[in-house]
Amino acid sequence: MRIGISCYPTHGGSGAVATELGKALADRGHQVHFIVAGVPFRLGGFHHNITVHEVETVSYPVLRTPPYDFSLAAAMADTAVRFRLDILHVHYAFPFAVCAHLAKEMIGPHPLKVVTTLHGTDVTVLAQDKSLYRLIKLGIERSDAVTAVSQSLVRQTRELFHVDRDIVCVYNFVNTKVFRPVPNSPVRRCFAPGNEKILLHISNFRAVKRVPDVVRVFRQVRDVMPAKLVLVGEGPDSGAAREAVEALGLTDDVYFLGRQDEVADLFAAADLFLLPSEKESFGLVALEAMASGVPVVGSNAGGIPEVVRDGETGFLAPVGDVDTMARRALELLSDPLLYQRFSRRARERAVTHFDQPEKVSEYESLYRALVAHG
Ligand code: GMT
Repeated sequence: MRIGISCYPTHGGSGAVATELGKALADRGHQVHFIVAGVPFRLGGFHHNITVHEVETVSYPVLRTPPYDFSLAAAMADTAVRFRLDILHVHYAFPFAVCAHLAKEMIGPHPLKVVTTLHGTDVTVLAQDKSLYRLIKLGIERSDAVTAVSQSLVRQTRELFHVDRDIVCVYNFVNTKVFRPVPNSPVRRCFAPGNEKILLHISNFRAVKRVPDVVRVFRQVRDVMPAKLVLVGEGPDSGAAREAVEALGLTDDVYFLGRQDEVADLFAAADLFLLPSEKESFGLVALEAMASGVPVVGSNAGGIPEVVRDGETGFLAPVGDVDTMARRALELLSDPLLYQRFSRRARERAVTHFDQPEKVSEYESLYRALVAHG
């Protein structure tokens, strides 16, 4: 098949999933065209069967900002016609599904089918804005197929938009060969020269991630045992995180690594992953941690409980319940037998429920059904 993919190219789970999906489809012989604002961060160089079309915007004196979304829609239409795309798979309803709808209107009769994957914040955050609500609803309603990355997100989308169309849950996936446990990881020594416990958090430091809670949980752990905290990412709450670290006197035990492209070795070096988010449609980072044999302590928000089995592959607590999260973290880190059991089950669950090949096949079957349907 000839498949177009649009996604945010910047760091984040949706871009990671869209890019890994594109790479896997290309490896299976499909022609993949990324229609994007920039080269996706996970693409990492040339790939057979993959073409990247970077959207060019126009600037014109009377326009206050370049109309990116219109340029994207035009690029989608152009690519669909020039390369006879069968499928355009967009990741996020806003703006991508809306642009895809516009692209279809532009090209008229054409067999192109639009698949929209909902990743969360288009529904849980952006749709709260009245001016965007109708646009997002339009994008969802006009897509030929809609998927969401968790059952929780399917439910929320139905409730919020009152749509009764099919929304298929296709869980996110992980490459379990790349994200894998590494016994005696050499990276450990960089962060924990005294063999301290390593707690890890990776996110875009938005308010919904509750990074200050990460720091508070860590403080309670470090009060009891030698421990280090590794923070990966950058975003609006980076300053608040640094302030919390300083205020709690943790500066010597916290590493701020900023944005990182390659995180598999960081996961493999960690003992525990912290994800106390207020909203999280899936929590790809929790899955990547589990695949690396790292249990997760976090909140039971959104789709997290569908990924992390509470009491089996990690521990979940209500949003903001820092004390319970810290108690659970200490429970795991101070009991080697319990820890081993959780670590083994975390890896097993990632491999048996969320391995890349099965999920890529689910998308492939969805595309084939749409194409066959005409
Ligand atoms: O979490 C974010 O703010 C980034 C966002 C993204 O664009 O990657 O993540 C969303 O999509 C991921 C991939 O499906 C999910 O794993 C995240 O849970 C989801 N984030 C939220 O729902 C807050």
